[in-house]
Order: sequence, then C-alpha cells, then structure tokens
Amino acid sequence: MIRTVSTAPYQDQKPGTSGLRKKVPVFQQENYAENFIQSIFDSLEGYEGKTLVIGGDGRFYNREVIQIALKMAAANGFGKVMVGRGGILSTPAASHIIRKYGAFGGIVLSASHNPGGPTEDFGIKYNIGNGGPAPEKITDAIYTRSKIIDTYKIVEAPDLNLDAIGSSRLGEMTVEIIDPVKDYADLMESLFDFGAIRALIGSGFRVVIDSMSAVTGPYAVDILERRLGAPAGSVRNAEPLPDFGHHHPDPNLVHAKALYDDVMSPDGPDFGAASDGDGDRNMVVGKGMFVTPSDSLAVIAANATCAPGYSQGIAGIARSMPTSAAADRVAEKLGIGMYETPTGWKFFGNLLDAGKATVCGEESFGTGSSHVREKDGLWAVLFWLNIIAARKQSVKEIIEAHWAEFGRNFYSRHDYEEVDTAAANALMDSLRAKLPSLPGKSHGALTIESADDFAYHDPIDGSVSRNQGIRILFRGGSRVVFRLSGTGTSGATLRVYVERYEPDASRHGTETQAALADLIAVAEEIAEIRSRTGRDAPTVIT
Ligand code: VG1
Ligand code: CO
Repeated sequence: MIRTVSTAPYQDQKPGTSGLRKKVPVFQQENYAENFIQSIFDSLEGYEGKTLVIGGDGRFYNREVIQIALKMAAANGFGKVMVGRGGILSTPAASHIIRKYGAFGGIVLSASHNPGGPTEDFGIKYNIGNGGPAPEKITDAIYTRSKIIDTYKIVEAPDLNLDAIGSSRLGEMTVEIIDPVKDYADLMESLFDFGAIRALIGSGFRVVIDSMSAVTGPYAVDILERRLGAPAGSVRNAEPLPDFGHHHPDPNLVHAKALYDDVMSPDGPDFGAASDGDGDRNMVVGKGMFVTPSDSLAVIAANATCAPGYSQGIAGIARSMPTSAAADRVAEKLGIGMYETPTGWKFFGNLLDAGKATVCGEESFGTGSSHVREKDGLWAVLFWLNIIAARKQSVKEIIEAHWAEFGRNFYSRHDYEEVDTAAANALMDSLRAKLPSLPGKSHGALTIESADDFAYHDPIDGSVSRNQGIRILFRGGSRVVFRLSGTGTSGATLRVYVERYEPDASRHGTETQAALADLIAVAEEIAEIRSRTGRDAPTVIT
C-alpha cells in the first residue's frame, strides 16, 4: 500500500562537492532522509517503470536508508531496483552497474573518506543514467525542492532481506539483489592484462592493498587474491565495517601511514595501495617512492597503451583545476586535448560522454577513465600494476624516468580542517578583494603573473560554474590555489594547493616541502592564514 506522508522541509539539504553529507544524527532526524530522497525523485522526469541502482559503502546507517529508499522507489513508480548484496556497492561499481544495465540512475549512500559510525558522517548522492554524479543543474533542483517539500511517498511493507541474491517484489516493483563484485571485476579483467599482472605477482613481486575496513575489501580480495593469484592476506582490513574499524578511510600519507611505512621498510612489499570509504580514490606507493596523485594521472596517461583496454591510445586528458599540470605536459607531447575543470567528478561527465577525454584525475587521490563515470580506486591500482608488468620497471624507476622526460611538478596540498566558518569565508573574501592588485607583485624571486577566481565554461553544455577556487599564478609555472572544501560536515576546511614546475633533473630529488617552501611562505603572506584561522600549521599535508 502506498502511503503519502506529510513532512516539513529542512533548509540545509544542499549537496556539496559530492552529494549531501551530514552527521548521522542529522540524518536520523524525522523524515530527513525521506525528504531528500523524495526531493531527488521530484527533480527527475520519466523514470516510471525504469530501473534504479542502490548501494553504499557499508557505513553505519547504510542498511536503514536502503530500506527507506527501496520503499520510496516502489511508491514513486520505479519498475525495478538493483541493490548490491548487503547494501554494498562501491561508487565505481555502482557507476558501472548503472551503465551496464541501462538503468535510469542510481542512489549511492556514502560520505566517502569521512569517518563512519553513530556520531560520524553519512551521505546520499544521486547518479544519472550515464553512471556519473548528477550535474549541478540537478543538484540545484534537488536542493530547491528540499526547501519546500511537504509530502513524500512510501510503500508500507516489511524490510527486505538484503543478504540473499535473487529477485523479489515490493508492491509493483521488482527488487533484484545482485553480486556487488562480479560485474565490476569482469570489467577490470577486460581492461587490463591480467595474465601479465598474474605473472608479475607469481614472480615474487609483493602487492598489498589496505581497504581500510571500507567498501573495497570484497572487490580487492576477488581481483587481487582470487583472479590475480596474490597470497591470501594481501588485502588488509578487507571486511567493510559500519565504523570502518575506526579507520579514517582517506587514502593519504596521514591516514594510510601504516601501509606507507610497511612498503618503505626494507623487508616490506614492493607495491602498496589504499582506497577510500567508497572505493573511488586510491593511493599508490612503490618501494622508495610515493606517487602523488597528479603524477599518477600523468604516468597513467603517458603509458596508457600498455593496457589492452587503452591500446588504441587516449583521446584527451581532463584534470581538476587544483591538480598539478604534470598531465598537461603529457597531453602536449601526445598532441591530445587537455581540459581543466572545477573540483569534483561531476564536471568530467560531459567530456567523457563526448569522447573528448579518456582519462581524468584529481589531486585528491582520484583517477579514472571513460570505463565508468566516477573516479575508480582499484582501476588506478590495476593500471599501475599493468604498467609495471609491461615496462618491467619498479614504481620508482617509472616515476624517475617520467620526470626526466617531462620535468617534475613538485606538488603539495595543505589542509586546515574544522576552522571557524566565518573566519574561513573572510579569508577567501579578502583574497578575492586583493585579486586585481596582485599581478606584477614580487615576493623574493617569485613574481605574480596573474590571479583570478576560477570559473569553468563547460565546452559541451555551455554551463558556467563560478567561484571554484582562487588561483595565484607565478611566472615560470608555479602557483598557489585556495579553496574551501565542499565535503566536510563541521566547520570549514581550507585547502591550499602549492605547485612548482622543475625541468632540471638534477633538482628532482629535493624533498617536496623544501622545494615548495618559498611558495608556502607567499601563500601565508597573501592569505594571512595564521592570523585569520588561528592555526600555526596545517592539519593534514599531502
Ligand atoms: C574532495 C576532493 C575532491 C573530490 C571530493 C569527493 O572535495 O578535494 O577532489 O572530488 O572530495 O571525493 P572537497 O570539496 O572537500 O575539496 V570523495 O572520494 O569524497 O567522493
Ligand atoms: Co570517495
């Protein structure tokens, strides 16, 4: 029986960089999740009788919201919902399922790298029929709707068993519980040379993956241990847990430090990788060499033809604005298109759909390609293993050869987390006000060439996205970028991105923070970070 329930709107359901993210107790308020899900459906047209994909990263509250979403999808007229067993679907796997089965769209329940648990974070995002995150036009419509919504529709029925594969009915709708791993693993096997990677691992090359008790565990076990023959236990923290075992599933040098230290130890593995909560991001570490995500994108693009799925070459590269220009040099050499977009994967969708870009990346440990419409952590890890197998070189050798050929883009991001929101906004406003006066100014040997607030003009649909980050560009290609995070749930997070291009190979061995020290000092001077935020140092440096 379909019930129409009266509800009162909330005013804070504005999707950020990647969906709506709030603390679990916020989501547990009366009708909070229901309102947002109904606002999604109310912002879509023509889904009657069509298929919706639902899954999440397994965090606390995942199962409860899946039950709600299923009953609401049935009440709103979807014909079928495909759900990952146990409510599990990594973000890239959800994207693939939407595409493979021609679904109308999907709901992914995740707050990605944000911690999980009863007092931690939860999130809901909507993906469209191409498998990618909803573009701003739709997220804006959802937000607008959420502010005035007064009813939602739900079917009255007992909870469904999410743990048994198979079909059942919910009102007029079919619910199909699917294996969350198989389709995705098959896709990976179709893109990469599993034979060569299996041989590499068989020859004694030791690979470990830290799934950080988040969603990639089942995927990594199936692919690495079962299909590629790595010894049992090569995937660490492989079981998705509602609180991620208190891990902070953000794959970087701070939160995946144990893995990093292990790979760097003399007896440790040759290659290590970690993923985030929902499996769309990755960190790659080789013995003696941490790979920055910006370099990872550049190396994957430069070596793409090593992988069977990309043997024909790539059409173009896209990167988010704060991501280093390392990939630009590859695009230039290959004579292919290079696109610079705002932060967030939703901006790559049009370029991928139009065939303008084949590989995309963000400095925040996200890399992906046209195989899905999300960033894809395990895809990047497998691409690296494929390149290592094909080139018969270590990660360190591959990176050093890349720098020697293209030059090195020293790169670091400094995050100031949970700073006072008003102070963070004031800092950005003050920077914005200074922009016209900056060009021509010198700080030591650095001269500012230009400064702006990045605006993106989508070349496919003509949409314009403004205020996407303040850029200060110096002569010679160095730059500092400032923006506020759109994924946090308490206070504001200021991100400062620092980059220097160094063509001279004799200087490629410099420690990163030392190589960027003068730029970091200029960032402080211009933005007055210390006095405005009260912070002496960043919370996280990656
Ligand atoms: C961060 C990253 C951005 C990424 C986004 C979602 O956004 O900087 O590159 O696309 O997270 O990734 P922000 O607005 O906090 O800087 V995920 O893995 O959380 O879906
Ligand atoms: Co993520």
